[in-house]
Amino acid sequence: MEKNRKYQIMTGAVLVMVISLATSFAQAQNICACEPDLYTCQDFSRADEAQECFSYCQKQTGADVHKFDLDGNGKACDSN
Ligand SMILES: [Ca+2]
Repeated sequence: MEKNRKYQIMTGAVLVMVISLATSFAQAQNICACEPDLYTCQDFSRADEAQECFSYCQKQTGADVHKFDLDGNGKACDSN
């Protein structure tokens, strides 16, 4: 009985680890959608979120799909 309980706790802990790993992997892989003009700077509450999305979509599509960096200095939402 005691052994069985320990096994259940271990299994539960491993399961939680796997789920949280999978979740963080999914988030890292999909920072934001890169369909053109889906967002404006106002859609992001933090400046670094817009920057992350800008860098991510730049990498995915090779373009500033959301027009976050109109002045082309590499910084998203700094002047527009
Ligand atoms: Ca800029």
